[in-house]
Amino acid sequence: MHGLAVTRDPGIKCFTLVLMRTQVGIVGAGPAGLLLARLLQLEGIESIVIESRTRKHVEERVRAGVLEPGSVDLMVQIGAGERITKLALQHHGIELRFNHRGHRIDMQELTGRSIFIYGQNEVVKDLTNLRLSAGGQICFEAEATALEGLDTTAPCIRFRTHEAEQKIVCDFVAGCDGFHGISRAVIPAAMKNEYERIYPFAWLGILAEIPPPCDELIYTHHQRGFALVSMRSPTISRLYLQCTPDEDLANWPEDRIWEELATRLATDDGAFHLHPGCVIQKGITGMRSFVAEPMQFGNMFLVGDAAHIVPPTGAKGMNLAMADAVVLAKGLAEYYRSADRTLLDRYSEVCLRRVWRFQRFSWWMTSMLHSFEDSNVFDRRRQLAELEYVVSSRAAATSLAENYVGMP
Ligand code: RFL
Ligand code: PHB
Repeated sequence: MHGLAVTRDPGIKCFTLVLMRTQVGIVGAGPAGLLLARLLQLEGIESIVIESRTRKHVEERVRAGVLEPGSVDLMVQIGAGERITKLALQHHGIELRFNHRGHRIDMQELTGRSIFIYGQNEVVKDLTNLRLSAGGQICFEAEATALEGLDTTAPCIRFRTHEAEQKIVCDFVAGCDGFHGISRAVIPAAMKNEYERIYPFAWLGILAEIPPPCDELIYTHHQRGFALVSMRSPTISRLYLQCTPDEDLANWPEDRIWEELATRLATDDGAFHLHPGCVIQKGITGMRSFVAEPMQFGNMFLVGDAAHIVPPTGAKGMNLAMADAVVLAKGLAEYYRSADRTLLDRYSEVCLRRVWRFQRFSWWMTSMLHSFEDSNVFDRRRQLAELEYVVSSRAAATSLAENYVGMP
């Protein structure tokens, strides 16, 4: 970072513009922004990360839980592997449960790979600590308010902190500001295409202080709606229930949540038991599939949820965000090494191939496992036939497994 100029008159509540200069200005300190910053740092490229929320907020926000093996390998390669290699839970399979019976998909046997359970907030903590300890900068409570000159060689990010209106002039802007950020919105409508599907349901998720009631994740199809059992550690479970998109959390006292989970997850043999415990957090997540194309406008690149959203059923969102960051970092590194823009200009095309592959997978998992209000008896029988096929055909199970564990 160069040329930090702060002028502030302590007597008056008026602050002048602070101007900063860096190579890559990164908006958003989620997994995409933080990983990109680290990858750039390893290439000797300067960046500044600005994040609208507090450090505590981003480090405590409960979101993703499943990491592909490739994402874990990446964390290790960039020097952020110390905690993840100790604390992540390695799972060789998942269970699909329907008609009150469980069926295991053995991912390790089918693909030679397995997945890891590690909270997104832990990934964010690891990347934040790494960046700050390496002397990198993250401006928390700094909200980007405008992105200017994106089609020039000196784009700039205007942002606001408690103290000042500030501006970062850079060579490139990375819009890592999630689905509701400003980056995608500043691209003129004529310069982008957006593809979207909104699902007629949401997930009610709880984080509970109970040991996981099973060794592996359980994805359950039930006529009353989908349910998912996941976990964060040997003492913390994460559970989800399909609910209506406009559901009011107030209608879901804890007793009702536990009862509904027990009903949907019950097995014929009576072997599955769920013991209610203290609920630490609960929330409702809407479900959508969304892609914006291209993921580039001039010298701004959209990374992660800023460009695409998948319903969480396939556990892909954070993994896709990390994959985008890797592609962008490679393109920027090549540009700074040799002034060659070839990789950079192919960023969108390269990312979108993976994005659409996992859009399809996430849509498919979602359609197979949820119950749809407008479905008729034919639709329901077809859905069960699909589940039966996946658990009885090695080819079908392998297709699920290879998508679930992800691409290297
Ligand atoms: P993020 O994490 O939303 O980070 C964007 C950051 O940008 C900040 N921001 C701004 N900062 C400055 N100025 C502005 N104007 C700004 N506007 C926004 C925000 O505060 C935020 O910190 O996006 P990123 O980095 O692209 O990461 C994407 C992931 O967060 C997301 O895809 C996953 O959480 C999706 N997801 C899952 N992904 C997986 O890979 N595996 C899973 O198991 C999984 N489970 C899930 C999920 C998402 C869920 N919810 C809550 C949507 C389960 C759930 C329930
Ligand atoms: C989670 O643990 O939060 C989780 C697990 C699997 C999913 C989505 C979320 O598909």
